[in-house]
Amino acid sequence: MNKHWSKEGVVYQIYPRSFHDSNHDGIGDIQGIIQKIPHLVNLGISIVWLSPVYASPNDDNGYDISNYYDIHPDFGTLEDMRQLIKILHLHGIKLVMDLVVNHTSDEHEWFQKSVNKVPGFADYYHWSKTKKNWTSFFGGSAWEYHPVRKEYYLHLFSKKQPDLNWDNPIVRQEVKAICRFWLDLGVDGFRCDVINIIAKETSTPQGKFALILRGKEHYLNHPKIHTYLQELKKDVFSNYDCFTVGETVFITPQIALEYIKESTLELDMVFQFEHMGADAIFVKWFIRRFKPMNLKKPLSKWQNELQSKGWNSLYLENHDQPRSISRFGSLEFHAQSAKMLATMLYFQQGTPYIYQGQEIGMTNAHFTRLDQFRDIETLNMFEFGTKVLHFSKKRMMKKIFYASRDHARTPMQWNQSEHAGFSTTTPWIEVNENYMDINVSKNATDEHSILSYYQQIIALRKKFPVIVYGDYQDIGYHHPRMYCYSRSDEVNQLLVVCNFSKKPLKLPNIVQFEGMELLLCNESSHPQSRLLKPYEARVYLKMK
Ligand code: TEU
Ligand code: CA
Repeated sequence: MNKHWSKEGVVYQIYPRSFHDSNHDGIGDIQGIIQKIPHLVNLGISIVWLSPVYASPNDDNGYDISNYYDIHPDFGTLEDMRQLIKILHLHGIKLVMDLVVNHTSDEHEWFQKSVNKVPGFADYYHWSKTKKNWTSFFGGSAWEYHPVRKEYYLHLFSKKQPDLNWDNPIVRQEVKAICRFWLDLGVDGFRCDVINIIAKETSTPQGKFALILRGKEHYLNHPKIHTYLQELKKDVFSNYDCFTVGETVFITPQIALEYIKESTLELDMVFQFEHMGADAIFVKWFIRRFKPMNLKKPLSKWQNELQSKGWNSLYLENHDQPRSISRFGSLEFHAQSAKMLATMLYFQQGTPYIYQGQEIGMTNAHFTRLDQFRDIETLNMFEFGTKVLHFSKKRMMKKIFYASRDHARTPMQWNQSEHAGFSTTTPWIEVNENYMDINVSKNATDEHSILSYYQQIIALRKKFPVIVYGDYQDIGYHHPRMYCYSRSDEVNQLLVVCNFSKKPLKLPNIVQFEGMELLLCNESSHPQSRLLKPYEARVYLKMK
């Protein structure tokens, strides 16, 4: 595998609305991030991925952009962005921005001009004289009638997020110009929103029958996409020392490799979703009881199938996913399970991604009513579920309590002061009621805290290249509640073993750590003991 800083670094994702509010309006902002850079430095991360801060009417919290060259006043100004980049760079931290170019906001001037068929703009979006039966990611039809143009436009997300027409070379030039603008300003790469659905065949009349995402055969990994991404790479990315991570929905390792194989690297890595199905069937709204095997299977599949061909991104959380402790860990064994999950994931091969608050073990929100939720996907799904699918309100609320994206979007818990130190005023979304127990200050003064444990993992990763580049091998794969694997390079052999349950675990004989040194453990166990406590995780190392 070629070496690169994006493989060696650890990424920290910031959801700016919920990170830190510097000017007391209840909304996180860029100056707020700047004030908290010491926290990032202390943690040891090397790359920040910033969710969208561009101008936006906020139908989907910034994932609906109305001007790619400006910052939303809630977040600050371009000058604040320059300052953020500069200070991060002074600390050796790179900055990756979110690139949302599958769609724009309907309030973007391109869309306004396209609606009015202003010469040159008529084909910026997908228009159709007839309504097709495709359904959107947020529920309901994906084609919306526009009374001015008297045609239907495609929106795979909300009605206020019309899809750009990538077949149009001028649209592709616009995207390149946007990328160059930010790269020239100093950013170090992009997280490319839903990048594997940008190419579409819209002349096809209807989608094949499916309850969810009808029509997806006309846009998921459409063959045209490789031409578009190769063009972007050649004309823009290859001229900068930057990296790209593509958010790719419904993707398998084999298809992912078409994007990330080392010979072409249309994208440097992708976010896959298969392990997010560990507690759901096909889409997150069809919840199933979590079983460790259903997390291990996809994770280990991606490790094995990308091995020496492509690079993984390692994540359990982001701004779209409920908190990992609430899904895959245990509130009862809060700290142990948080540390076990981090051990299980971040010693695999790939670039680690930490979502804000994960490093202190933040959990799902306490919300009990629909009006506490803010997310458009959540609210639309409630409508769709109750009105179109005729599910009961109770049934839909149960789904929302489990799977809403708002669980990840409650304000960052900094300390025990009012509003958790996020803001001095009522935040745009309620603070999780457990902030007195779970916050950065409390973690910072405890050498056994989740935060300290994350610091240790990051420090170890910097010290031992085997953690970054070593080969991966499963051990005792079929064990239902143990996750064990080894990593090895020419110099070192690493062994990771996790008890994925509330019950003690007696290690099977296949797990051997004689002659190895215990590097890290989330319990005070004897290094030679063969009994793992609930959610215990250990990492051993041996020189070859
Ligand atoms: O998410 C894409 C996506 O697939 C989501 O709709 C995902 O399926 C869902 O959130 C899971 O609950 C990206 C962004 O990460 C998300 O925040 C945006 O809403 C979406 O694209 C549209 O830009
Ligand atoms: Ca603010």
